[in-house]
Amino acid sequence: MYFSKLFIPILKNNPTEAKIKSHQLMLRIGMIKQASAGIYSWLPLGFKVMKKIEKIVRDEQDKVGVQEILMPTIQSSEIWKESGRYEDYGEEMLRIKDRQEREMLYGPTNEELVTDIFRSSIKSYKSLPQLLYHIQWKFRDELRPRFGIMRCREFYMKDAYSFDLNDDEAVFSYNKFYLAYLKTFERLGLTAIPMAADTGPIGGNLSHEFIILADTGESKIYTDKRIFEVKNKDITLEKESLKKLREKYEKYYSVTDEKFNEEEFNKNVPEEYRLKTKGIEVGHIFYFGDKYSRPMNASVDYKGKKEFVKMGSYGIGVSRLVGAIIEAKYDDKNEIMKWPLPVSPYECAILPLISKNDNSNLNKANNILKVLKDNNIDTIIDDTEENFSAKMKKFNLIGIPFQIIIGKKSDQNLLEFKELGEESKNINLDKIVEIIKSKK
Ligand code: P5A
Repeated sequence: MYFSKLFIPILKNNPTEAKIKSHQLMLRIGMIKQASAGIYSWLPLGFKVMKKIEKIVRDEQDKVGVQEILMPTIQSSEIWKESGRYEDYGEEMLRIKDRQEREMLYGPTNEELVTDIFRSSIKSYKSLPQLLYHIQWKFRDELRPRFGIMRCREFYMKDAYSFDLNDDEAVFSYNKFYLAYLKTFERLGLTAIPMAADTGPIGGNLSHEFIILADTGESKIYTDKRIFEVKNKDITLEKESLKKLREKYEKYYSVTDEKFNEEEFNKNVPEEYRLKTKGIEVGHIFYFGDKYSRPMNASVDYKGKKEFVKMGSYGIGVSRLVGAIIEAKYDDKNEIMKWPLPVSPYECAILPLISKNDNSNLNKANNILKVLKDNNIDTIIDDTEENFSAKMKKFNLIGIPFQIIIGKKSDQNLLEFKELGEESKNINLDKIVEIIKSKK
């Protein structure tokens, strides 16, 4: 891919309206463009990162056996009236009337719609559990949208829903998502900690937020530092194994603001391990039993008896994650953003020195591109006639983790190769491929 042909509108300076690093960088390197307050267009660079995140999120849902569907963004108010949330949801819900004066809304979440889908087809307990997810835009008319795509009005969410016969089975489903979430965030290069949380307008009495530490985060958290050492290796999808996983985490006090109790914190956490800090909520899971199934009459037949199904819901802020990754990975000291390889807009940039009447370096770059492509390395060539320092500055700003520099003296056998933030070295192309692949 040639830089000159791409739509990457880089700004000369940091935009003054942006208060936090992720918002600044996303505007500066042309990942997003504000359309109106709290509503953004995703430009190629930003969209590419979001799609890479989405793929990992999807993959980990599929691995624990969740089935993908796609529900619409526009919903009818009828089902929300059935559940009783139409009034409760308040001003955050964007309400619309169609030409027949029917009350519609832009979905802020999908508990009602998925319950309606479930109840229309599933009648027997033998079809349980049912685990369904979709990845779809949501709209919440937030009072104070801020920090760019971190707290916006229109955002992209992965939301999943579970249906089970009883509490025990429902908690088993809950724990599957708990594991899937840990694995998802790990693959994104993040350490996200599950913290006991409040349930707000979704409801229920069991809930965890998955939080990554960041000074710019909006969630206050109170935790035991030892929780960062918990490992989730060797956990299987068996009920007992998943239960043990939660116990491993829940051994350590770890809560969000609403659940905080100073006395308990001091009693449970030795002083040297106490941590009061801020974080970004990247995921949130809920168990709410029959909160929706009872009023909406979603039940199954269990040996001649009618049982309201027990439900949970599970969200990941896919679009928020783009900003959250920047907040977590930006190196303030060296002022460098180095994208984690799995979600980097490009994995490698080839920077050939090009002059008007000499195409030889561009030809070399094309040959290298072919090899990297054959090895599935997502690569961009800077085919502009800018000088080296301008090219490097640009790709350092974008945060592409690997760069190959082709200058006057470069030959095909020994190339100048640089990992962002480190010294460059001269090595051959095979070695470069090997290094990048080993870090994937
Ligand atoms: C769980 C899935 C729910 O909506 N219903 C379906 C439940 N949970 S939640 O916590 O309200 O949202 C899930 C995740 O979505 C992200 N998020 C946002 N991202 C950007 N801007 C917003 N205004 C916003 N609101 C929520 C968060 O990552 C949250 O964890």
